[in-house]
Amino acid sequence: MAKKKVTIPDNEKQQELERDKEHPEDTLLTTNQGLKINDNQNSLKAGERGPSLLEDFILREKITHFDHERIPERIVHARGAGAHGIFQLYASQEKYTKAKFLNDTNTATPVFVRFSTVAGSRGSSDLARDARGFAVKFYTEEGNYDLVGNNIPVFFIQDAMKFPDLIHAVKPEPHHEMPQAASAHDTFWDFISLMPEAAHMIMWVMSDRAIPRSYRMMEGFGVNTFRLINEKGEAHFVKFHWKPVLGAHAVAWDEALKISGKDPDFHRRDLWEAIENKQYPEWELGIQIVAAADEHTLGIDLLDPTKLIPEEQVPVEMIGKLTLNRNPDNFFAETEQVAFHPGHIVPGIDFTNDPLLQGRLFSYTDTQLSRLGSPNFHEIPINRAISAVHNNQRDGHMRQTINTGRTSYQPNTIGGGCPFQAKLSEGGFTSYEERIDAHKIRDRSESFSDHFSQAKLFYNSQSTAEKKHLTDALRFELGKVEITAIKTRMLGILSQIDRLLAENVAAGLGLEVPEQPEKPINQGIPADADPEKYEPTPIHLIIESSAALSMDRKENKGIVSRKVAFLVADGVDGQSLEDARDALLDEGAVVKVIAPHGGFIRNADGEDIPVDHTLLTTASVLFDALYIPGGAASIAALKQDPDAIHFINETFRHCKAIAAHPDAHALINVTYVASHADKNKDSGLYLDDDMEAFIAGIGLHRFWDLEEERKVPA
Ligand code: HDE
Repeated sequence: MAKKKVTIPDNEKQQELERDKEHPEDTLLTTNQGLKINDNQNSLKAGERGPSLLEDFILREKITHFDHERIPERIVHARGAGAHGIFQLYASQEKYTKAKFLNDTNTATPVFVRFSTVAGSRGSSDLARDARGFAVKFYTEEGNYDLVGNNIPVFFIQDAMKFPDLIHAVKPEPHHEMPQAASAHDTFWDFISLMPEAAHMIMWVMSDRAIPRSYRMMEGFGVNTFRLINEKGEAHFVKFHWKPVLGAHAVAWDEALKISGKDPDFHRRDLWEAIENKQYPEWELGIQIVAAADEHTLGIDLLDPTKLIPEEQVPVEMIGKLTLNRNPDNFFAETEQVAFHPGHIVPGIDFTNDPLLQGRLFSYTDTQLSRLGSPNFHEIPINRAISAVHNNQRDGHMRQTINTGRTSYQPNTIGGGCPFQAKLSEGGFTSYEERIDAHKIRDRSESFSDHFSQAKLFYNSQSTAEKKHLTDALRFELGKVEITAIKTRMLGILSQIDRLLAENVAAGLGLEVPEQPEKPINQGIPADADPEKYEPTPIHLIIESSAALSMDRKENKGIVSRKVAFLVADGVDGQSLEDARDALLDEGAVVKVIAPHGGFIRNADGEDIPVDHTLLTTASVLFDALYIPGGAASIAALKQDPDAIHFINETFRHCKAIAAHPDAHALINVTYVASHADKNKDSGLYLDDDMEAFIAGIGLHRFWDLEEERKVPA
């Protein structure tokens, strides 16, 4: 029998993974012992209608394996999607770090990336309002380096001690396990309203950042401050950034809610399809460097993970590009079994004393031990380093490696002393020699007490439309809270950030902002602590606003991979459809033909055009823009179709670009678009078929500033 020809991809990790792949093409079915199976339909029975026999080892093997297919999901970040790719460095960073993958511009480093939501279970919707995980595993020649970040640059809490509390508060409530993948409930806001250190993160998770348009259109951040160490042993502080080449964009909350029903796999599918279409997602890696001597000059404590370094204070230097160019072959083997750990570092990168990071360094391996079931999870193909692994760690469940030789201890003579420790000159790792001279205490630095300045900076930096979204998000979330005292306490916190924000949220809730919030506002303090010591310090803005914190930048990053819906029915003008499609495809957009029925649409010239989706199987919220080709019969049919009219109104409501052939005006006239049709092109409506302007409009993503006037019932 011909063996299937396997093309081995030209990247070291891909070649390494290939060894473990199973290819079923042109093969015969076997048991796990390699026995060929003749009947996979019937169990072994005592007679045609008799009982099944215990002897049936084929049935037993099949069912036993099935019974044990599930592993525990991640305690956080359970829902995710992953992809393979490469990282290419632009220029050597040797002045900061000796990490080889950040020195050598000639080698592309293989990577595996997993994006995730935080709170929901494995089967929850991609569009939950939540932070997103952005975890990157670099398979470097010096071992695996994991940059385990989020799409938000700060975090809720300052100390790992509070992580289980935070997660218990946000997860579904323990008595009835509701709500799924949502922070809009009492326990979350109860906790947050008692922890003012969460104020800055709350601004981010209530902003559009928490409902990205796509994984491909979100920024990533290492959050914790790390250290880069150069060959001379000198340290610089570093904050890591990922900047998406397509720009950072969000959907509207109304869309997010609808997408969760229409396609809960929206982000996963988007990532998958972009890679299958070879429209490879890309990010630039950026670093913010702070010299050790400048540690205390920025007005923030670099060890406090609720703070970011404004780009106006320390610019982000772009040092390389990440490209995701290959989908996994098997979700479970790769995306589910991948195990990231902020403690997986290489020489040239080191930690700081950030108390959140320090706790993270313990947690990841620990949780992976129970999730993956054995200390040998580093041997799972997706987790294996491409550099050689030699040590005396042995045995354990599911051990794959066959370690040879008599010795599994060091020092030894019987094994010739092997494996040897690596000298520094041979790439041996050594921790950064930070001098520490301190009392052993449970406490928090007073430099961690500024909880509101950067929350205000973030709010100030949002556009008017983004501020409205943030306000509405808080109205939604707190509106779902049942206990009034929690809402009032939250209004107290918000009033510390911005009085008008608090008042606007309060108006939506039908409550008053408390004049003087309860003191001490911070209830997350030690039993014997002096509350005054824990009082948040007054707001001190180093800069008034920061452009990098807003996503509403009116920048046109092109329309590659943007999805445009073509609304058509029988009798469509084939020429207008083709012309518009060609113009959009030339710019890299994805065009889908949507019609009242499936199969084919017959155009005005009697030719058949394949239909991609029907009005039943898709929805406007799954697209970036809408085009309506001409053709009197098509327009007349769509005019009679309430789903088509809804599709147009909803696209309009969500401030997306809409273009139409002049024939389509009869249809536009029965929609809410009609009342705005005389607006100029800056309003995202191109009803004179101006494709060039339409393409530019799609590139702007959305016309959020028109949202209020477009809030039509759709
Ligand atoms: Fe995580 N986090 N985390 N986290 N985290 C996990 O590890 C933890 C934090 C992040 O796609 C867990 O393997 C603690 C910040 C991502 O597999 C667990 C604390 C940031 C992922 C864990 C934090 C992250 C995780 C659960 C506070 C942004 C998904 C499953 C002290 C920088 C990785 C697992 C993937 C996953 C612990 C806070 C990012 C429980 C204790 C801050 C992207 O070990």
